[in-house]
Amino acid sequence: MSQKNTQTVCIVGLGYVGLPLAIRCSEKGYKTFGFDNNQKKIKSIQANKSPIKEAYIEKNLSRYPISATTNEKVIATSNIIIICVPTPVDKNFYPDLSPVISATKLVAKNVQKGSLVILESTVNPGVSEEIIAPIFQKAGFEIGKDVFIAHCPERINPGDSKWNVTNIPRVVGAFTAAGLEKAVAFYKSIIDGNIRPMKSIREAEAVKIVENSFRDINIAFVNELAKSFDKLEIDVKDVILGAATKPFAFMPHFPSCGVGGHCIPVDPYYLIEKAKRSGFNHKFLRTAREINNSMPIYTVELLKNALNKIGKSLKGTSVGILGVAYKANVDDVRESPAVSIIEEIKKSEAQLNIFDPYIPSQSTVKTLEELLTKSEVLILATDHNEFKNIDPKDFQKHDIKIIIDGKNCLNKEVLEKLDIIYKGIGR
Ligand code: SAJ
Repeated sequence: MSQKNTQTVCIVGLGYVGLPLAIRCSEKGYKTFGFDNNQKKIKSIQANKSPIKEAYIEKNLSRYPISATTNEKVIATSNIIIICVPTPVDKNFYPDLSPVISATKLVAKNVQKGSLVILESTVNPGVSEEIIAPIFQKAGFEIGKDVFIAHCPERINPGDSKWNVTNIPRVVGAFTAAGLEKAVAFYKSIIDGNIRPMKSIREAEAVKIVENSFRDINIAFVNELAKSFDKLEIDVKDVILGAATKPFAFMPHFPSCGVGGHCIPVDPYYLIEKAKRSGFNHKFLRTAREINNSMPIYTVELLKNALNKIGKSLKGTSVGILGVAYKANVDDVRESPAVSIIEEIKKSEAQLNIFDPYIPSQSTVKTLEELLTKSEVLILATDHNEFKNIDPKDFQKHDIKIIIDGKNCLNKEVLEKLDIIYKGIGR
């Protein structure tokens, strides 16, 4: 057990970011409250049952207890309050800061003078100055004197067995030197990794947006290559793996049926919209978003073209969808390309069978066997391990005619030898 940290921490928002953070604070000796307005989630945590399928949480929730509650008064008994609520976009891809605003108002209503308030939610540069600070000032706090405000963007990578809340390096920015010092000291007390102080809170906000926009544009690059190389009959995955043999200045990304999740397809819009309000148009970021958003439809087009080649159409065909989650081995469907693929197929009067072992609620069949039995053609939309390990002969046994491999994770050559029409994304 680490040295006793005498301060009390309250995490506001117990999702995939807040819950591991709360557990880590408890592990490091802080008295830790976890506040969430979702009663069901709180009851599950109180019963030591993780509401999220996540290795670190499931392993440590009962080992390092936290006081989970829907009672906002616990904020008043805490010295360090960390806001970890979602920052989604609406259906027009416009940033939705309402969860951050309501959480900040709740904290400003209850927080005691002298406390440190940290925002971990991903926001665009300017949010702390233009939205967070005025809420505390309106509540009568002088920032840097009565309350200290900092930003430390979350970097949780769901499903990652190596990097988690205990060891991912962090960056921290604050309004004042005192606030920065307090926040850096706190993160150094819980994380076995580098904590980098930033020049200001604005640079700290920009870091996360830049990290995830970097990933989005690189995925868009290989998605565009996939469409181009498909016409040149070049296997884009082989090319990327070839380029990746260069030991410097190349970072492999891989094309797929789309970019999902609560980070990559969302965060660039926060910068695009903020910059637009400041008079700059992020053409490149927008184009990357357009390319990535086009991939689900492109994937369905691949299936339509393959069916046409054998004189069939989507109408009346029994289509099996393997996977609904936005990425492998997680149970999260936020912004999942599979959802867009399913919506698109529904327009064509095909018979739809859906199976995701992590998301039974959105599956139309209970087992993989049932899906293969009921389907004539397949789209693999999520590269869960269970799907990657399917014996190719199983597809043949169930007379699957076409497989569209939305994550390029199946063996093209083996499937084609079994007379199955295989189409990947750029291969
Ligand atoms: N994807 C591709 N091609 C790729 C990589 C990903 O199509 O080469 C797709 C995935 O299938 C998924 C989406 O993009 O649909 C996002 O995948 P992701 O691996 O980026 O997973 P996320 O959304 O969980 O991203 C998190 C992010 N972490 C934080 O925001 C704190 C991101 O910064 C990490 O880079 C990423 O994990 C990671 O590296 O795994």
